[in-house]
Amino acid sequence: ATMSVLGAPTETGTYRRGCIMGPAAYRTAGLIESLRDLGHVIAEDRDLVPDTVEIDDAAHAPAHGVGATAGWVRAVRRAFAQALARGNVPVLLGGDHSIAAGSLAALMDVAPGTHIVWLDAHPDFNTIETTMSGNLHGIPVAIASGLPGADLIYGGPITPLDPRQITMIGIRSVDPDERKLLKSHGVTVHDMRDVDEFGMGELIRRAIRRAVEAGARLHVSLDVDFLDPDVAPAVGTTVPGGATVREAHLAMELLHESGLVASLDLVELNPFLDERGRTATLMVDLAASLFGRTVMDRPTTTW
Ligand code: DIR
Ligand code: MN
Ligand code: MN
Ligand code: MN
Repeated sequence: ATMSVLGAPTETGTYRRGCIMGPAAYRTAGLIESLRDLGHVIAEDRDLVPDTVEIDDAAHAPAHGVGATAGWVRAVRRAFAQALARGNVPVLLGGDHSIAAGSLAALMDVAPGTHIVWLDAHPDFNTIETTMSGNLHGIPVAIASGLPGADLIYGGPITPLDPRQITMIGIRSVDPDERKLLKSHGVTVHDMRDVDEFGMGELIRRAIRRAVEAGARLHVSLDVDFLDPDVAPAVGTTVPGGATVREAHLAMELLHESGLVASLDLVELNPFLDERGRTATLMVDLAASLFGRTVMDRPTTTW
């Protein structure tokens, strides 16, 4: 495919510094070379610059960094939408997960039927009103769905994501109000209990079958904390009991075999917390699996 690699070195959606180094770490770990080795064409590879947005942050406490985050979200939305409109596969390099508010809105701008595979320890389904931490990396899915905070962050109306387009896998940390919102909006949430009981392969196959039935393409949003902290320590919000290396690769390989993956977010990498680049390298290897790397050739799959 022809790809647009878009760096969004932001950390305004967190309290912990370091995600700003994410895009540089992915490139250092060989992301671009890995994608080229698979035969992909990198049409652009650049870091974005945030818009300047004036918002009175204090009015939205405990939420913090609202104006700065909105500036990033709007810049990401525009660049991501432009890449999609050109027929490229956007690969967004975070930065914290707040920027997914930009990629999700861009998808609804250009390819509104797209289904979302959200791989994360957290559902990121808080609103600007329910957030207890104030960290805006906890809100992107909700605001892309038009929940409170959407107008503020986007600075105008959006085509909201229908939460029924979303499948979340790997979830193991949910806030009380977030849990209610997920239920009332009909989001498909597979927690780690589901992964243990049914297996990663089966859950991914279900998500793919849903997309096939809907005639939809897939966007994958991969948060580092989807992975177990033992194998991926470089994230500010580690939660024990995450996906193994093999589960994550299985997910990526199956998603690739679906032929439906049209875009990707790689988010929440905090290289300041990494051990000799091992988390960055694992994330790059997972991206490679998502875009076609296999150990052996496999027979064509049917869903
Ligand atoms: C929590 C944690 N639900 C929050 N979310 C995290 O801050 O809203 N997301 N860590 O990655
Ligand atoms: Mn997240
Ligand atoms: Mn997370
Ligand atoms: Mn997060």
